[in-house]
Amino acid sequence: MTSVLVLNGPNLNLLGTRQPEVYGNDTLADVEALCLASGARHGLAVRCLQSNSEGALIDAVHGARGRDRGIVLNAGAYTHTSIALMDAIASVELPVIEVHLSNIHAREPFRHRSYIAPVALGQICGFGILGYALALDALAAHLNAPTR
Ligand code: CA2
Repeated sequence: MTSVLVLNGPNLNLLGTRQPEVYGNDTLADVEALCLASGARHGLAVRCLQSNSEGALIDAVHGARGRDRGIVLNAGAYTHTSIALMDAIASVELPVIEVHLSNIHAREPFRHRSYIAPVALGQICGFGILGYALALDALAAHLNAPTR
């Protein structure tokens, strides 16, 4: 079965424990269950990983090469800072769909910049955990009929 990686970055392990007005009440376990179910509908085996460490996220992107056909990535705050993660994504040449629970463009100016966006197939933000399901829909569609 085709495998894809859902990769979550720093502090997303705390989802559902605070700031529900920004990030909702769902936990990371809820996100991962949604991703497994969404992937299954498309015949995709979904691997879920989360790390608070930039290096571990880079290792996970490298590890996806030759194993997964694409990545759904919420890089958390590393989105706005990590050239290293951007370089890792560019180097593996896999389709990456960037996801954010919140609408980063409607928040503080420092969240408007994404180092992931230029190397991603596309970005989905502002729809809470539904964004992960939308990203898997988009990734499945892309894998069936690549547009670029
Ligand atoms: O909206 C998103 O998904 C973000 O990637 C979340 C990051 C933030 O730094 C980005 O700008 C946008 C923060 C993740 C922290 O998540 C928590 C959620 C609830 C409780 C504690 C942390």
